[in-house]
Amino acid sequence: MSKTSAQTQIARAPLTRQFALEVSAGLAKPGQKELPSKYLYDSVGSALFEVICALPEYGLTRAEERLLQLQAREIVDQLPRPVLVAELGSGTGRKTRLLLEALARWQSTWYHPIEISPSALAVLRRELRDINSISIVGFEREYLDGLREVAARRATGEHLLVLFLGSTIGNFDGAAGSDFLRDLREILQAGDSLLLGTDMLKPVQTLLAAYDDSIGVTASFNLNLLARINRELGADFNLQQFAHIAIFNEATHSVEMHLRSRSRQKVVIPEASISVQFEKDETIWTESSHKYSHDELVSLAHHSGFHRQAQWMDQSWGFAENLWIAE
Ligand code: AVJ
Repeated sequence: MSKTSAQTQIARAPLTRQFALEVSAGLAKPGQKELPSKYLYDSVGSALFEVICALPEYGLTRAEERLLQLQAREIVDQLPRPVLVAELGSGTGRKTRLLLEALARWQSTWYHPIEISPSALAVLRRELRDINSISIVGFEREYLDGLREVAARRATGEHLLVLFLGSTIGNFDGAAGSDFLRDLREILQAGDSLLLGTDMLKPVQTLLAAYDDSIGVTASFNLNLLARINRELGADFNLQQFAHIAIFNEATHSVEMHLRSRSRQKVVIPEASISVQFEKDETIWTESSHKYSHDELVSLAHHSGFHRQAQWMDQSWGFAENLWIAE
């Protein structure tokens, strides 16, 4: 099979209906209202996240890029090969490029980004199209659904490498992160590998600055979620009446983003068939970003059925790239 040209193909699914269902479920919750953080990344949100990555306060992405710049070859050399690559949440491809180029020295490779944002997939395909001997087939799917499809494509003797970079795992709150890794492991075979990026615990003031930057890009990123609900579900959120806040939850070791209602108000969301009452100062919880300790990573790997093969650490920010092998 020729793998010289970058092939692309998108499997589409009806996602707006799903969006409406999840929005209404989250906002109808008694107690803390919430919205799923995955919906922050429409084309506007993805572009704003790119800007966040360039902010002096937000060192996470630069730390991971530095790590991969220094270590991509060593990481690839430790992989069981031949290997088929799946990536959960594709980002812009800058980090992925470093790994795929290192891999291309050894073999021609199928690369399968799995991503619910069609605009992010399009950017990625454009970005990586020029790498020799890499063939791209993207899946517009939820992570595990997409991964099952990729796993079904593997040839006998081929190992799967799953990339889960950028500490996106930290967006699963509480037990959901370890449940997710266990479900992911179930799709893999023994000997398959997971490259997991994790942002490490660091001083609270560093963390809060990273999620509440001085020029308000993160605030716009967060508020865009309401703007998106206005655009796609016909809602009437008045963005002036909500404020971005970031807090560090000491109990869960997570930075939380919320949107705080500046007044008592009612919002109508026609496409989700609901109207929502907000009290003054009531918040919508929009994202958790968990920060890891070394011990926690050890037990997380163990409990989800992986062996910790290697770890590369960026000390200046506090970010780890973890290579785990399925047991
Ligand atoms: C893309 C999930 C890694 O949690 O740090 C950045 C998203 N949110 N600023 C993170 C984000 C606010 C980011 N991840």
